[in-house]
Amino acid sequence: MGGVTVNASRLGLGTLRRLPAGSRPLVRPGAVPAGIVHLGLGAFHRAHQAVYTEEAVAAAGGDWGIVGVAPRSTDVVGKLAAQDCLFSVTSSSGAGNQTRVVGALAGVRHAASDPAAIVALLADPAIRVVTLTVTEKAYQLDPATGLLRPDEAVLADLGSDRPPRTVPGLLVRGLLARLAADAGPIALMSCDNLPSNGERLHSLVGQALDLVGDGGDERIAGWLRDNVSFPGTMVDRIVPASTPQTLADAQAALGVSDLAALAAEPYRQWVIEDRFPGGRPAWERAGVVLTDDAGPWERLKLRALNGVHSATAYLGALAGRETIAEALEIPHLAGVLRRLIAEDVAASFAPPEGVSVVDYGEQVLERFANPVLRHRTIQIAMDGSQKLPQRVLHTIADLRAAGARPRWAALVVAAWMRFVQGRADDGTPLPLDDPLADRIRAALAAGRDSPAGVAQALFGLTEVFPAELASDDEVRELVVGWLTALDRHGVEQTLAGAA
Ligand code: CS2
Repeated sequence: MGGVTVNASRLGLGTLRRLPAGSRPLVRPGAVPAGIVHLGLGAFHRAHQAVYTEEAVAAAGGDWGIVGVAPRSTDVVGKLAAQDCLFSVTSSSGAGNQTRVVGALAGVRHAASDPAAIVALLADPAIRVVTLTVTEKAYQLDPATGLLRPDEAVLADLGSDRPPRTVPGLLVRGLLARLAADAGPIALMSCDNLPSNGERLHSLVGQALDLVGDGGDERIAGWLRDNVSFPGTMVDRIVPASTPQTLADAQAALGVSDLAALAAEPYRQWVIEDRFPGGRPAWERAGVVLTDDAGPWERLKLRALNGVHSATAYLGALAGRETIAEALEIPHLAGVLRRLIAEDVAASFAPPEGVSVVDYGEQVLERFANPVLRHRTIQIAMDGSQKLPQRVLHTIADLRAAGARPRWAALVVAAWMRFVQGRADDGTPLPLDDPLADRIRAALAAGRDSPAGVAQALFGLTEVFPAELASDDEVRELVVGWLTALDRHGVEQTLAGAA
């Protein structure tokens, strides 16, 4: 972190006193030494984990400042550095806005320009927790083996002596440096929207160690077992990408400009498996639920929130709606989403004790209808190949295992299949922003003639569709039925016909 910013009109330590009292940070950056390294400095981390951690430190103390690391983007690092790591979060709802500056970040770094500094941080005894929000695509697992499928960048990273550039590379080099420095135990906690995210991160690190040739080393394996934990978590808060309006709202509330401002819904939830061998912030003081098994919470959130989000995003984008709240106004969509939740999602898994999936789903629909958030359908639609499995296909697989028909979940698959063809119902082009975009386009080129051909071609993407699902005739028939209706009649008529 640099010195005090001397810019009278910009958020920074030098302008804190000018903020309205209710908007000031709970913790002054620089006053709390770093104990956490966070990889992935996007909007979600800053409006979720950073807010919780600041509240926990304000309530109970502890050296738990966060060093925020941006793996690639220099933009956010530059903006935060110019503001002494301060940024604001505006909680927005129909009931009004509330803006508060967050002081949780003790520093910011850009990994790509100084990877050695990140490795050194991971080997620093003061750092006892590493958290990650690096999105689904950073955890590429081979569906056949369940193991990490290293891409070329990871292989190049781990096979050379130069400083690492990928997330697995940084983690593995950092852990080996930590062992060499005898810097003590540490928890690595994935906060990405994936099932068993703790185990996945564990597997990712294990596979990466194998690739550097150290996986079989008993000393390293023993140290990892005894000193490094991988707690699973369920994270939840809707935080759309910031817009010029977000910055204007923040400026109006704060009286100074904040180029790193965020807007989020008021609701938030965090469930964490309590395994922290080097200690942790008193997150329970900020409302975090600590548990031994986050699995039921993850399934609930991925299937009843994220799956329904993706459904709304694909159907909404196809029907020409810009935001999730606007999409929810498509006649009959809310009714169809309620049936997806009640008939498919709720029947697919056992929720956490005492939780009703249908009630949870009602709350989700209310959150999606937030009129001021303007969460774009196109933003949620991106990376569909990485999101569909845990959000929708697991629901289908569990229903099939119980002999049930996944009628509504099949509609979501069909909506994705129509979305990736790149045209809305009125012919407007839709962007395909997905790490498998080339594979998807190649598959579509092979099966463009009919809905059945498109479905056949896309079911062949083994990274997305497990073999047993791709070869399930009943699922295929349902998907082709929906795809045919969407192709012929568009979203609005298809929903009207289904309701
Ligand atoms: C959304 C999530 O972008 C997406 O795919 O479904 O980011 C969602 O807003 C969060 O998971 C809410 O916690």
